[in-house]
Amino acid sequence: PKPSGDPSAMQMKSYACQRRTPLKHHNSFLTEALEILSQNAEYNDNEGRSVAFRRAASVLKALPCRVKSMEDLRCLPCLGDHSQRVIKEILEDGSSREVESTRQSEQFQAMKALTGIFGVGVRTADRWFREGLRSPDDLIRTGQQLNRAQQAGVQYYNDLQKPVTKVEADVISDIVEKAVHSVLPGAEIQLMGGFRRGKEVGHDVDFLITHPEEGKEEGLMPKITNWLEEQGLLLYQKTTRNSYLEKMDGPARPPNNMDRFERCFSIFKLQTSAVRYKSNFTAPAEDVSTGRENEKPSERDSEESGWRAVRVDLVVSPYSQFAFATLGWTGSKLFERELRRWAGQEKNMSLSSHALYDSKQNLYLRAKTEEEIFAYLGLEFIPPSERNA
Ligand code: DGT
Ligand code: MG
Repeated sequence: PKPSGDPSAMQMKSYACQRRTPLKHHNSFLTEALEILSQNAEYNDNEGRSVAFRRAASVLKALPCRVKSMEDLRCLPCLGDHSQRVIKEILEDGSSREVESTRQSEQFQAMKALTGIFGVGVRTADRWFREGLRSPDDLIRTGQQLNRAQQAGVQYYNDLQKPVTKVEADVISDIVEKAVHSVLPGAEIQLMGGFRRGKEVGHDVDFLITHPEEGKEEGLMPKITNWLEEQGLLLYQKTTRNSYLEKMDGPARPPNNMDRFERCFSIFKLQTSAVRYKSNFTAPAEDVSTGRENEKPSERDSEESGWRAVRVDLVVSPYSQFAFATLGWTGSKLFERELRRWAGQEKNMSLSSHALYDSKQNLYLRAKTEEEIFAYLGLEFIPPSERNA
């Protein structure tokens, strides 16, 4: 028997949704490298390769201690030859040449800068890169045609690059709650995404909204955005019907009420005074500092203007789908992906943020809680704080 501190001693399950993955782990020196390669594969439109590196990184996040030698990896799943080569080099030399040259490459840096603009995906960024453009400034300089989202993305680029803190997310929660309750008393609001998993910073703030009386949530989103707009709290918003299911969930046929699922991509105008005020009451002094003090001043200094731009996603779900929506919007993205893969490959079921369909029984499985969904899937319940796959 191996000593318990040995990573190879534990039985590592191969799907991320079968494992507990905490936020803080022992192998960032390896996972960050693998995630650079994953990101790069994504920039090159190679999804399979991107997911393979991400799965490898995720396995290392679930280990109870730091990897010291290749021997530690002997019994681990999801580590392909390429990932192993990279890990070996880092263990032996302290860094991987492939990772470092990728990180430094003009293409990687430009793609990172361009896809970092709100409203810009890999396809668009790649086209711009091949036209010689490298940064948001290049887009402005050359007078590129931008849609409304991209215009906002460029306009608020500096603010949106800064991580959103938990205190900022809490201030926005208060605002969203006030907006929602003003237009629909009794509605329920839940903070989703990374913040629900316990992250201290995020790239945006995600909310899920519902009402216990099914049907009351219909037409809610425009009322919320109108209220916010009247208060001058929105810099940008676009509400869309949720098209996620058609795009990503394959054979699951939506139940009839599916088309009520709405999503609003927005940019909030957040008063920095409100954040300062809240942090005085809720966080110890060191948490108030966001590390921005040493940064180059951005073009539009939020300290001076008194506000900053923050990306906020709002989703409205009918009550009957709330458990599925909660599970689907908590993430991480890899955890979600693995849940769906598990459902399909191991259980002959189809999982989405709306429903769970059992292809053997030919029926939709109802659930009121996340726990019930894990149970249907034959999985041990993993709490949000351990879904950081
Ligand atoms: P962040 O914001 O970068 O700190 O990290 P997350 O985990 O909050 O990531 P985010 O905000 O992109 O997405 C939140 C979760 O919602 C994510 O973990 C998976 C899920 N999600 C994202 N986009 C979609 C979508 O279009 N449809 C559905 N159903 N879920 C989505
Ligand atoms: Mg998020």
